[in-house]
Amino acid sequence: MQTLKSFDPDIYEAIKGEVRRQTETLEMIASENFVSMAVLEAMGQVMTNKYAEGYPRHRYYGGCENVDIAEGKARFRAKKLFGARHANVQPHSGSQANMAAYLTLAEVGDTIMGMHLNHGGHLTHGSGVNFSGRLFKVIPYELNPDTGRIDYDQMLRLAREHKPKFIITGASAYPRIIEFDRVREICDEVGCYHIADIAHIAGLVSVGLHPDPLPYADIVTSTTHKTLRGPRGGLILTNVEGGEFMLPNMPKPKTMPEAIDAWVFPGTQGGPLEHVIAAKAVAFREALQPEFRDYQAQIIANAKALAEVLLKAGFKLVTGGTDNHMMLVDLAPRGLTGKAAEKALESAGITVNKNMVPNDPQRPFVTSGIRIGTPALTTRGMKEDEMRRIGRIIVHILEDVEDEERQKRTREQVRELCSRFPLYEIPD
Ligand code: DSN
Repeated sequence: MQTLKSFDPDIYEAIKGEVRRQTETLEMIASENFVSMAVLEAMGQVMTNKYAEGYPRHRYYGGCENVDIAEGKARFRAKKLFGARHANVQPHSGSQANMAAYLTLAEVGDTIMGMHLNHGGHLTHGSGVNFSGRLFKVIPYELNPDTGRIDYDQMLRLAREHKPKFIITGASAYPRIIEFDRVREICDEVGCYHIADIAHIAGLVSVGLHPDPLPYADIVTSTTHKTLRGPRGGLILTNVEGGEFMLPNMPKPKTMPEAIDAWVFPGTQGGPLEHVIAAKAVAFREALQPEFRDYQAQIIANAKALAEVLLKAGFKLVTGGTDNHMMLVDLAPRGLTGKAAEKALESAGITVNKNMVPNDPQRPFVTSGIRIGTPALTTRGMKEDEMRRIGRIIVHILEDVEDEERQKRTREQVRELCSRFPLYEIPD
């Protein structure tokens, strides 16, 4: 990065600081991960210069022969990885993927159902401050207050009563298996579509360590940068080949794959980010290697090992444990807020995020919980022993969030632990 260093030292130093932060602290935000050097190289290259509106071999610009190769490979590999008949790799993000999926299946003003944000859903699943809540009439479904698990009976009752156009499943903070088959039954009973947003669990799904949504959902959306460990971006998949979808200003009906593509471009996006698409192709190739299954299995084993330490120390976990890559710690019984816990852990070199727990009395900026995930540390090569040690460190810090000396001493231990699991080289 010598050119950047001499031209723009401020940005160079910020990037260097971020490399140092990622390398020397314990990254436990459940939605984050560390990409490989191959993915980083594919992202930082000249395809960022190229306009390529349209799709491979059907572009509105000349000179697309190389980006066509990258996008073609990305589509082919995404389909192979998930066993899907159609893949669109152009969404710039998970939110964009959801927007295109929603507009494929519903009209503005229609009723839709998604998991309540405060119960672990995502902003785009119907929050009032998001396009989803502003363009559609949203009926949120919730978690069962006794079990902390999705209340499928309530989902069915609400769906019968409100007749939504679709139900979206998937979550940002849900530590258990999502029963896509059960949601399909509900959708079939009331005659609506099912969108599965697998952003958090895409890596687990891709290797069969979480039930596959494709047989049960009309459209599957995802991000590519969480458990899937690719560049920041979105993805849409479907196995539905037929259908008749009318699009504005288009005289003839389209099939499901055609409608999805048309709602991504030109419906909601312009030029695709071909450098990111090239990096998605590389990440999908990595995910198709046999080792990727071992990685995903280790993510889950690590989450279980960490959860066990927290439970033994008397912490309350929403649902009492985890089946996937993350856990939600309810700190209310300890008289702690998520905000205070996040801050204390950050001072000790452990990055997590405050998170609402079911029926949380606190505001979203304070919360009663924290969300902890294992994908990023598993990428570094950490296993159950390290998770148990980190669990003990978390307990120690949360026992007294005011003790700054304790946090400072722990930060040194964290730095030493990180140095045994090298990540990126820190630039000069
Ligand atoms: N905001 C992301 C998360 O942290 O789960 C989801 O997009």
